[in-house]
Amino acid sequence: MGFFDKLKNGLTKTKDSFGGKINTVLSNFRKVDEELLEELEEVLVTSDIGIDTSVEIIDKLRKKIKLENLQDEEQVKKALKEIMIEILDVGDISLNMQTKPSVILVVGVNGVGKTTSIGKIANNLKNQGKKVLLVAADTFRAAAVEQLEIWSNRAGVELIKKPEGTDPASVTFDGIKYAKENNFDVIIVDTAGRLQNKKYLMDELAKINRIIDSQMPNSSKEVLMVLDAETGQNAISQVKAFKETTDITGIILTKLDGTAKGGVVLGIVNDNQVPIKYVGVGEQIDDMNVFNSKDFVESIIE
Ligand SMILES: Nc1nc2c(ncn2[C@@H]2O[C@H](COP(=O)(O)OP(=O)(O)O)[C@@H](O)[C@H]2O)c(=O)[nH]1
Ligand SMILES: [Mg+2]
Repeated sequence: MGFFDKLKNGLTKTKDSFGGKINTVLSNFRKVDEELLEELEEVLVTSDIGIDTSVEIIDKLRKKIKLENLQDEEQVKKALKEIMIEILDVGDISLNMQTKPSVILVVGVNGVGKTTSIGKIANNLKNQGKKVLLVAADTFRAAAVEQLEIWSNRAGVELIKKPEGTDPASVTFDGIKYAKENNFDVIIVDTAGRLQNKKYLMDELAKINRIIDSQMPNSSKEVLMVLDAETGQNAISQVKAFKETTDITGIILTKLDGTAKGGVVLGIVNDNQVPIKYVGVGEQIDDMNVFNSKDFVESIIE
């Protein structure tokens, strides 16, 4: 199965609930009026999109209907899709990797899929001919390091690790040094995500960031925040928490396989104006791809 089919399959539940309701409203359609807009707005608000974004989408739709003098169901549906695509396109989704080495710091709460996504991205970059180094800066549990090691073997890339409990910033320091000495193209840093101990976690991330900025001051740097689509609206508050300490340059959205909450994608992007760069649709190494707003919208509204 190709990636688009996997994405489409994964989003079947979202399409059935959200897209299905949109289609029902549109099929009961008599004329384009305020009542129709209100019904559409209700569908958006009761999905996982979030109130502000829902209201914004309907305002844009109202303007577009007037401006383009839209008259029928298909035209309104097409306009709605165009607005959603426009909302999702907030910036460059390609990874900034101009320098050698460049660095990708991966952050997010426990269990969202950081380590898995790193394995998939490492594999992807390696297949593009890049020399990739993984840095195991989630040193809180030995199992976390072992898990990243398994992924490094799967992807066929090198790993820098230290004993459990080592300062994550010091592992990062070692990784950067090794990457510079050995001509790596990109370093990907895995981190811990214990939001229960928020102050500690944020201090730890700030320290890792300081090491990166001091050791690689002129290098390309991405900070990718990983979010689990299944957490719905909660994902939006996770971004807010991490944004306090870290400039997030992109989002990796995981577990789009089988979720009914796919609509959250719109809220996440619109609230934060940060682009989604990758999406995950499964646990296998090739279950990740770059985000494509048009494919996404076509998958949730038929
Ligand atoms: N179905 C599905 N599971 C995923 C996806 N990404 C990660 N997982 C699973 O989510 C769980 C937590 O992943 P992990 O990478 O350990 O999360 P971390 O704590 O953020 O590093 C694991 O069981 C992964 O296999 C995805 O896109 N789809
Ligand atoms: Mg992990």
